[in-house]
Amino acid sequence: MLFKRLAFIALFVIPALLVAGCCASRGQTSLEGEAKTVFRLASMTPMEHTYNQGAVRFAQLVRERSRGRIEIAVYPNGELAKGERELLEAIQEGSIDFYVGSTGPLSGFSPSMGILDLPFLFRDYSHADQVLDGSVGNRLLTDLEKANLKGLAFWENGFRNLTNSKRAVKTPGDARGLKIRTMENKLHLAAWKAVGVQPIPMAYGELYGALQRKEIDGQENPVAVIYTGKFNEVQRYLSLTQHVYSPALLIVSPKTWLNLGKEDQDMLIKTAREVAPYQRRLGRESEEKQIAALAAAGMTVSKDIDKAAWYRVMEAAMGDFIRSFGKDQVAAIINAGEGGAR
Ligand code: EAX
Repeated sequence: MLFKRLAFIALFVIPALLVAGCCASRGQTSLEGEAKTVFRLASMTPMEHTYNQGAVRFAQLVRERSRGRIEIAVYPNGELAKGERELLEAIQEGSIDFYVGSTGPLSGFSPSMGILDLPFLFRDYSHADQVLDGSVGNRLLTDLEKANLKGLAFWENGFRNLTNSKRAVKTPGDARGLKIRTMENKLHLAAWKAVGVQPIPMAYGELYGALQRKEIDGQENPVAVIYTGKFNEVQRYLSLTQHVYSPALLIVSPKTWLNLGKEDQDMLIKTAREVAPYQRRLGRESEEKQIAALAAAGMTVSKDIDKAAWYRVMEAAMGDFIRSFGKDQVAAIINAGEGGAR
């Protein structure tokens, strides 16, 4: 009798529990009948922005390469959190699987990443590509793992530019006294303080509303963010300062990562890196058109910016940061690629 009961449990109850367990986490089946896992990828920017265009391409390739086993659902526009710091915390916990966003908030998690935020560090896009796709980028990704975040590939946010609602800004002096939202990043705060503005760190999801209610005068972001975020509706002046090159990262939660087999992990890294040039190109190729569209929509665009003057002012506040990153590390970035020192 006892044997019969045990046999019943072994034959029917245990498999039923296993199946239930399997389907609670996986839910659906792929085209080929295998269990399908749906991951959530989140960003702060609208669907039209390059992050999500890159994410859609990434999801499509991953679906094909996993033969439908791995589905990635894209949640744009801060649907899952009010800012990038909050998204990264969710990634650490494992409640969101993938993040595409700026490296700006990452120095709060992994201090070495902050080196990329130094003003006027990168000469141009090809300089950024060489550094991020080379040994410096790899070292920063290894450090990031210690912060419980797994970076798959450097994508791109872009060169950041100042916008405001008060006046045309060409020189650092023109910006004095303005209330400017910055990312939640100590280095950015120090650089803007040196300019003489009132820097206000704020989550990206709160930015448009704060500008609309005129609680702050301005903000700074790459053209693609300004354009897709429709900041022209709440900002009159765009200054092409290009003061900081802002990389982006595609990051996966370690919890998600450790549940994947080696083959899927390799495929995800390879695919993330393959999409990088496509995602970067989208922003680079649309920049001029979007500046023209912003001007047509009523923004006054200041193009003739004396970057050396901005560099001098911001650089004066960078001493402690440069020492903490290591002067040699900063020099290695400056000297990377053709052209050598700035
Ligand atoms: O990642 O917070 C920011 O200003 C970022 O540049 C933006 O969300 C895109």
